[in-house]
Amino acid sequence: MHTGIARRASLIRRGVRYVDVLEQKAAHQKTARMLTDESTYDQVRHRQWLAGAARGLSRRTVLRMSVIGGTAMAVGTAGTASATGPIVKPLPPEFFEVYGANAETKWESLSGQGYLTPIDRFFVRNHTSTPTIDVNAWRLRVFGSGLRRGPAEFSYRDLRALPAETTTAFIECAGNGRSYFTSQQGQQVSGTPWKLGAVGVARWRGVKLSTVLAKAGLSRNAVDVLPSGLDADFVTGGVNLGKVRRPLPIGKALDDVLLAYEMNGRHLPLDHGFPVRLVVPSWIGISSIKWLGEIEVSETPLVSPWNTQFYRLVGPTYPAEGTVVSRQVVKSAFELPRDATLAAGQRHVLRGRSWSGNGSIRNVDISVDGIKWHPAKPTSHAYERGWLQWEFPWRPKQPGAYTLHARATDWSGVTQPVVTPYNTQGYLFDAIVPHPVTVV
Ligand SMILES: Nc1nc2c(c(=O)[nH]1)N[C@H]1C(S)=C(S)[C@@H](COP(=O)(O)O)O[C@H]1N2
Ligand SMILES: [Mo]
Repeated sequence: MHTGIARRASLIRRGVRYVDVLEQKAAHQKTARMLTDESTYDQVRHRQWLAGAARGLSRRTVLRMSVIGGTAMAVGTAGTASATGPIVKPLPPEFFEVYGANAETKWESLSGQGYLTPIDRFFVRNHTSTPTIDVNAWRLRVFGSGLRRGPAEFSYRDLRALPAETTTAFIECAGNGRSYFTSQQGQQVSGTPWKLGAVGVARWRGVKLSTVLAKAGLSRNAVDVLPSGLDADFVTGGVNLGKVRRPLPIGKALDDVLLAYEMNGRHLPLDHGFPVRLVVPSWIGISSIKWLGEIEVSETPLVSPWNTQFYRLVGPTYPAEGTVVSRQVVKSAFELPRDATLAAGQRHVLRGRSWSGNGSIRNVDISVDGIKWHPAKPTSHAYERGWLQWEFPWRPKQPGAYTLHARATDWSGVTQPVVTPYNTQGYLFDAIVPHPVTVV
């Protein structure tokens, strides 16, 4: 594994500046003195930053501001992540369950929140560590046989000057729900044992990938694009697999893919890919490459370990070479802790959200006994690339143990099954997840 020093050295070698711990500490103390209301502060800073970026701030100022952006919310929060840890933002236990460099959202922390997942509780999935990138030195390089001319380069300011688009979309790890292969189906799988919190919906603003590819001189013969990240090389089992990267067919690339520089109205947070990430709606999270550095465009098919070794369905019901994974499946979750306690004889409103990679959710059914199903009431718009919020009133008469079930159906007609066919790496768990509660 990487030591701090080795990681820093490798980042510096690649021209990615890892912010000095001392500078970060000083900024943090200054923030603590200046800060009265964290979110107002961050919004104000964000506006200043955007205005500043347009004018061309000094490298140092921009760096300091991105440091402030990353640590502002740490003030007054217990047990925050170290800025030199794999994840920069605070990971308070009310919001997150942490697994090394990855952290999933606790579903109960979305209770009372609006449609979007707030940045302070949006899950993080890092193959290595969040890098800090100098936005003024940053360039996106687009190159390859699928262009009519030589490589093209785009600065952050170039991208900002292109027509902007906004899209509301979930990003979800392909392994979300993986732990239920084991706890519900008794099967052993490899990978982070996510519950259902490796998903979040945000409002992304940026430039369409199709716009950037057109500017770069996309050829009619292009078949694949291969975006790669600027984070450290991914080393696993003693093998260096290089930059995190995964090919995308040109059809999807030209459809609804965004090069996002804003998330929920703020500049993209460090952990979510600052300064620019890909957002590939409805597809598995690995497609949405963070800290985007380059995009190869090719007239011949491209591969990487992320579509040959990982993110393939391998198991008894799949062909020997496995099936490549692209779209997400249908899922539902309650905004309740597992084993929540509810009072008998009282009216409760059970709330939750359902989503699908096939498009919007058509309907959601709830069962409190696993036998009879009742429709849940939708309480939000069913965005095609987002989720549906719903609620279900429930008055349990008798104390005891109950198991809640939510089952969604999307507009393509797919309904959550009772069992998900096994695959060795535990991807695409779509089965209904029974949710135990106690009525007292
Ligand atoms: N450069 C880079 N991009 C990346 C990753 C990464 O480790 N490095 N992780 C991927 C995976 S597996 C997922 S699920 C999503 C997670 O996005 P988030 O951390 O913003 O929630 O980012 C994807 N993009
Ligand atoms: Mo992922």
